[in-house]
Amino acid sequence: MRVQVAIVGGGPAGHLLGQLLHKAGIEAIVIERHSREYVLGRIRAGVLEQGTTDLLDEAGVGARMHHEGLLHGGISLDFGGTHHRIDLHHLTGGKQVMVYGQTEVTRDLMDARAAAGLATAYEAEQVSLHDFDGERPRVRYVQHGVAHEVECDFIAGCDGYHGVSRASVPASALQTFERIYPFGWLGMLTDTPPVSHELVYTNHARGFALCSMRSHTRSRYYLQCSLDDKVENWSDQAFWDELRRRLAPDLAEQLQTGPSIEKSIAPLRSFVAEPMRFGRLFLAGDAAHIVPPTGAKGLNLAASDVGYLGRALTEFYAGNEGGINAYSDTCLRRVWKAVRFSWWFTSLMHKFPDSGGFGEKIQAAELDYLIHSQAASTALAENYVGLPL
Ligand code: RFL
Ligand code: PHB
Repeated sequence: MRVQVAIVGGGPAGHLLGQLLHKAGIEAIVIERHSREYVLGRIRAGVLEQGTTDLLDEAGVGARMHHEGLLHGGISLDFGGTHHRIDLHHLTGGKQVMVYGQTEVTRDLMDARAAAGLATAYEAEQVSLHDFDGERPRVRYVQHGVAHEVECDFIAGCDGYHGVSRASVPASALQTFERIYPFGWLGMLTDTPPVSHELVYTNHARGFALCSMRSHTRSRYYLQCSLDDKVENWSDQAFWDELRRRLAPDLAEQLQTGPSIEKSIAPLRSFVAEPMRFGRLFLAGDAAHIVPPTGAKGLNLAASDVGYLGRALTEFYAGNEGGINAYSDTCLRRVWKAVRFSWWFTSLMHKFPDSGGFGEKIQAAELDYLIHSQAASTALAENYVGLPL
């Protein structure tokens, strides 16, 4: 098989790139290791920046999101048992975020791809990348016991942090930067009405908690947990009890509980691999960088990467190589700002096992400054809604 672009990885980055390329008349295949159901079973991001919703519109898949998604103009920062609203809308001159789950974004993209009859290989095993340092790259894989080879002009590595794309680059050509945080997030999804109509980020002496949602009837809650914690250690009751302890008393009282639909633990890390292009291989999304989820930036960065890449490839086929040459630098400027914001917000809101009394006092002083200074609140707000593309 021959296509212009082979996209490795069928998560949100790979599928969004596939749609953007399709709109530009560029032929691509999406090669995904797992089944469609497996990919849709992973509960992850919930907050989309306007730049991301604009790209989903450009890709022609925004209709259900605009109908079912929830526009939020503020978030609550809770500490010391009280609420402090950050008015995102007012502080950013009218911007908002869209609360619409990654699962739904990916489903809309997959449905659009299937409806257009575009090539997608699910359950692709032994995926390997070849000759991307020359003009004729190839991707090989085995699907249901049959070996396939795809010849292409470019490979887009959209296969996440554990994928094969970044691992295919010679180690000497890569520089990596990493920070591991000494805790994880335990997430729980439930069919209960959200405790608050906006997201609540809580700094508590027992650890961070986040109240988020997927709809007016479905909630997503997170608790900071230790790295060696296991989902099996957390009954639904234990989760609700701990969440109640960390929330401000009035919220704790309003919390509606119910059985969990999904529970999972994610470790928190910051990671960046540079550069994001090697010859004719481009890395995008989690394949190139990871941020801790506190800033809600991972999916948004994946979307901005493939937005840049889609444009650069479109320009290439129109005879201009400027975009593909600038791809890595353009992405990384935005990536590092999101890495900085996510690191800062994580450091501000979590309990660090070894920061001691001094660290806690510094957090308290910064939170106090943040809610009383318009400049500081504005800096939080403009990063949270997303820096310009
Ligand atoms: P993904 O989603 O990991 O998709 C990669 C795909 O590649 C496939 N794959 C392979 N395919 C072929 N060959 C191989 N060898 C392959 N190896 C892997 C995988 O099966 C998968 O389908 O990466 P992508 O597309 O770059 O998307 C990134 C986002 O998933 C991620 O950044 C976000 O989920 C991060 N994130 C959040 N981001 C936000 O913008 N806002 C949020 O509110 C937000 N909340 C979160 C989050 C991530 C979380 N976890 C679990 C890490 C909350 C959590 C708890
Ligand atoms: C989510 O709803 O899953 C979510 C929301 C905000 C975050 C992280 C995750 O910062």
